[in-house]
Amino acid sequence: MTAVAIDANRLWERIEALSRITDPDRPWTRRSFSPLFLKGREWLANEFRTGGLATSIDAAGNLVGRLAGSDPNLKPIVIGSHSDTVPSGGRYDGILGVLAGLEVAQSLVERGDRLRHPLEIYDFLAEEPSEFGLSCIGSRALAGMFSASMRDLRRPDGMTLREGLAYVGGDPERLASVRRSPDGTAAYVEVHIEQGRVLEQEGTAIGIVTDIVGIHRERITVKGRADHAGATPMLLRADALVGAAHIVGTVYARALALADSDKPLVATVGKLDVLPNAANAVPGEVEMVLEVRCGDEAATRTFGKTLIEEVRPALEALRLEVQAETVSHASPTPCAPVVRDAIRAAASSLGLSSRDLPSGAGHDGVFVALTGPIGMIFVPCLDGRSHAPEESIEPHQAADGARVLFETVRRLDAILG
Ligand code: HGY
Ligand code: MN
Ligand code: MN
Repeated sequence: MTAVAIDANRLWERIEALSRITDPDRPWTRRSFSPLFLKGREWLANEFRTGGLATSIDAAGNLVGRLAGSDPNLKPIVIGSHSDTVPSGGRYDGILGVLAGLEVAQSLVERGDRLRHPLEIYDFLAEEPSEFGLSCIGSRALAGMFSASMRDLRRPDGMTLREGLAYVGGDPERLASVRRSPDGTAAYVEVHIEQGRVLEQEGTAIGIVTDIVGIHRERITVKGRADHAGATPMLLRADALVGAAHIVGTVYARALALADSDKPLVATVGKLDVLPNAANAVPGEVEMVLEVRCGDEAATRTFGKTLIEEVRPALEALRLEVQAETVSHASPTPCAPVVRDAIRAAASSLGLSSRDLPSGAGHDGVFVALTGPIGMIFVPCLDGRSHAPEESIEPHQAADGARVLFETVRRLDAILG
């Protein structure tokens, strides 16, 4: 094998350029299904083409760049991540993996180094929870886990996800065309920032992900009665936000009690919508999303149900009704030994320190794993900050991730059938 020759400057310039396609008032924001998202996609598609990739948008709204392999019988090796962001955060979360993939592909083209396997670079649609309430939309479709009824989800302005898919260039009536068989992917590799502090605190260059946490989301609705905030005596109120606050406190306390278990659970209420949301009105209704993450499948599913049972008497005493419905569920997902071993060998061949670690963040790999073996390469990020405007990495950390990706892909190309 010849030495790794990715262009670290080009990679960093691209990272800077794409990150700057942001809502100027809320850096670093590029929400899926927004005009800014399309602007980022247009830039990205152009870079894919410059890099020599055959580029298209599939029916599920994924941007895909392809390089042919030398053996037409082999399944593709897939590299991917996402170009959408959470609100006000995610400068590197997602784009690093897509642009490292592009850098690997372009470097292969420039060296005349053709893989045996086809190579596909994916910018998966809407990895982060979208305004439709659903995350990992593009990778879900790849795995056949995007159900027909999900097309009817609506975002607050009334647009349906069916319309959203068409808006980003997908075809909601042809989603089955992107579905892969359970062995349809030779291997999937994603480079991502760690979003935690382990690598930075240890001074380790590369994280080899052992498994990706399971994520369960429930929409909880508390119904009371909107009333005049001045004319309604305290004893006659049914204040939905008071009930919601009780739920949030209970979520925190229950998760805290599980913090020391061998499979720690984390639970968050990070999104609340209050109606009518006026200073002089008693809140009549609150809708919130409870998110539960754990390496244990059963624990993620049961947390919300037992929570509602626990809080119901207190809410009834407040004259409130409470309902919960599942928004999405992703199972805890192990990374495949074959990919983990290739990443470890790649890091070692480059003289980079590495260690195993689990991912507490969700990733498209959870769904891609239903189509073939997956693995993830983590690089450190400053102070572990992520999903916040402060998220930061150094150019050499991005380059380390891309170099390990390059070596990993070449190793997998050599050993996989
Ligand atoms: O929410 C997550 O864990 C990921 O960043 N999408
Ligand atoms: Mn994220
Ligand atoms: Mn991400």
